[in-house]
Amino acid sequence: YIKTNLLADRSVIVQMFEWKWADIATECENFLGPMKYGAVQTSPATENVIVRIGEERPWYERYQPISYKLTTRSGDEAAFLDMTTRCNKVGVRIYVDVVFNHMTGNHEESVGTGGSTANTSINSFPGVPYTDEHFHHPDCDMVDLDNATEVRVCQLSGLKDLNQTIPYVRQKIIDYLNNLIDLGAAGIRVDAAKHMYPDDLNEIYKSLHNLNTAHGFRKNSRPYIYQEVAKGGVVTYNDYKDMGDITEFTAGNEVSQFFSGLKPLKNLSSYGTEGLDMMPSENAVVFVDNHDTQRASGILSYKNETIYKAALAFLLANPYGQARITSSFSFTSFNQGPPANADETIKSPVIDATNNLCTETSGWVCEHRWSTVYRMVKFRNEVFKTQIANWWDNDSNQIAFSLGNKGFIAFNLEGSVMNTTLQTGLPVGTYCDIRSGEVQGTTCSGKTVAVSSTGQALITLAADELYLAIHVGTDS
Ligand code: LM2
Ligand code: CA
Repeated sequence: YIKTNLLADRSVIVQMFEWKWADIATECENFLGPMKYGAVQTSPATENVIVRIGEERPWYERYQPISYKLTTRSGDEAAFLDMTTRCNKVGVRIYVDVVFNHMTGNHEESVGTGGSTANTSINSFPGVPYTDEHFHHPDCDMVDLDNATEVRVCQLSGLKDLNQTIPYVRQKIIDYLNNLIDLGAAGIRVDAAKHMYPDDLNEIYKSLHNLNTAHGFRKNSRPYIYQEVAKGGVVTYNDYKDMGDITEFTAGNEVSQFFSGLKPLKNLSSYGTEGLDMMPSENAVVFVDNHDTQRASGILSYKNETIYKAALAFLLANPYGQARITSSFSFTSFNQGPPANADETIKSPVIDATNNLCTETSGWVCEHRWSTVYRMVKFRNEVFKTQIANWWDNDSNQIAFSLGNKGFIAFNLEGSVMNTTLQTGLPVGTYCDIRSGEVQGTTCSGKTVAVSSTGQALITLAADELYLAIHVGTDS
């Protein structure tokens, strides 16, 4: 199968959780394209059932499709096409979160964001249409992860479980995915892949169209497929790895633990290996947090800003896996949906012209606009396809490594000053640390690192400076 179809000078996917298509289009042009982000992972594009909990429209209603019509609070089909057109024009791919393991859960009254209705008590979804015969029977709750059949045919969180072995169901799914591809999407994030049979998925993937050449894709380009396969139980990534990439949840778990101080940083030398139960790099999509894990415990997110930034720096500097970052809205409870107006339409982010960040009052966090984040994206693009060299640690909470002869990064979570001469692997020069600043014209707005003709440099980090990163292109 085909791996990512990002442009050659790009390497990072950003999940623009709950963003509207029109806002993503604008962000592609104003920021993501110029900053060389590789792709956007959108929220699900298919019509979902409207869920109301009091005044709240929980974010998770989008994981309950009611039809394959492309009308959601993010926009309609025309807005989707406008987004793919404008993002593709500036080299940013659109990967769509696709939900076809299930339809909705049980609802007394089911009305969708595009006006479709359903009668969930008899599994009737006229918007597709699906009827009772298209679902798995008998109804059962997916509980036992050690029972592979149960994982595939029972209901995940009470969601009506589609039977993808039925050709009619498969064809409906294929048509829906091909519609996205024809509209200019370049890939899919397969929701709940673990809960579908690999053979059924394979049949579906084989029937997907090539990417639309009218959007600038080369003839015969294939969609990039990455599959959500959570850890736990007898069903593992192994069953799925030959058909597409896989989310590697252990990356975010481990990185979060290390940067929370639960394990000494020196042990990060085994990050990305079987020692930490991580799949081969070529299969893995890695992230510190996603929309699910940032609502769970133990995972770092924007809520832990300083250590989260250091954790992201590690994830993005380390060559392991296909990197993805998450751009969030701020939330205080699990259910809370995206920032919305009184009429329940989703609010657009507001950019503060003085610092280029999203305003706090807009409700959007916009991690992708944080300087430490976009600079590390640039770092990853720059060092792409190099390997780790010159690993160093102080046997405790200071580590450093270089990426070929293109980049170097050092972390200090010791809680005290770091002051050590290390081999950076870089050509001689004075480099600009991209945590504390960036090159502006001919000067560095942050601290500088002097690399000698033998590649050595004195690396100094204060107790509260968690890392330092330099790469070719920041030298003078
Ligand atoms: C995923 N990946 O495989 C998504 O990343 C995850 O966000 C989805 O769950 C899940 N699979 C199913 O697509 C979310 C959310 C659940 C929520 C479902 C459906 O984490 O809590 O379930 O979406 O909206 C909700 C309620 C649950 C209820 C269910 C059905 O929380 O209590 O179960 O709806 O009404 C009776
Ligand atoms: Ca299933």
